[in-house]
Amino acid sequence: MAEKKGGNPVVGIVMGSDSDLPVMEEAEKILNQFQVPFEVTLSSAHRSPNRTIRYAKSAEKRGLEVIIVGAGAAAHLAGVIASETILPVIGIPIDSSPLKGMDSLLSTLQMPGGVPVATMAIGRAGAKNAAILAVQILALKSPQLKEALKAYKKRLEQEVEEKAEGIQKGAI
Ligand code: RP5
Repeated sequence: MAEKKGGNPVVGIVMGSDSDLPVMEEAEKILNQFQVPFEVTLSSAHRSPNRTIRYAKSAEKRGLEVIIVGAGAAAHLAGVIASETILPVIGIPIDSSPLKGMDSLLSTLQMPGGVPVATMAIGRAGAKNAAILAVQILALKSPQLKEALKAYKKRLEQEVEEKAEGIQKGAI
């Protein structure tokens, strides 16, 4: 039902349309970087409700531990998936409609009490952060991922130091 990348998937990436792929690839890059096996598929809350429910219902049994969901417009996809699984669901609002993602931000974020969706920023930054949050969740029981996250944080800091130095020297 989904394309598998890097062994038995522990993270599922679901998006509402293939037009969401360029945004969701940011999540894939991070999971690849941390060597976290994942699967990718398309499903829509509105166009393929049965496929969406099947995916969500089978996710835990198939070994997934976190689900990352990106969708645009009236983005109910993350919420529908969250309603059918006990796994943590991370939602990414995608800026694909004329409302530039404000519509999907609200429909992803404003879940009724009892069914949480951890909602990220709109677009690419959100997709990247969704994958980092997924790695952080998995790291709770993986010393290896904890170390990798610490190294990642250090790299972020180093990059800022290097750029600041570049500006100081007039190289940037
Ligand atoms: C949503 O509608 C998708 O997640 C996508 O962001 C948006 C537009 O989909 P397409 O018309 O490009 O397939 O369901």
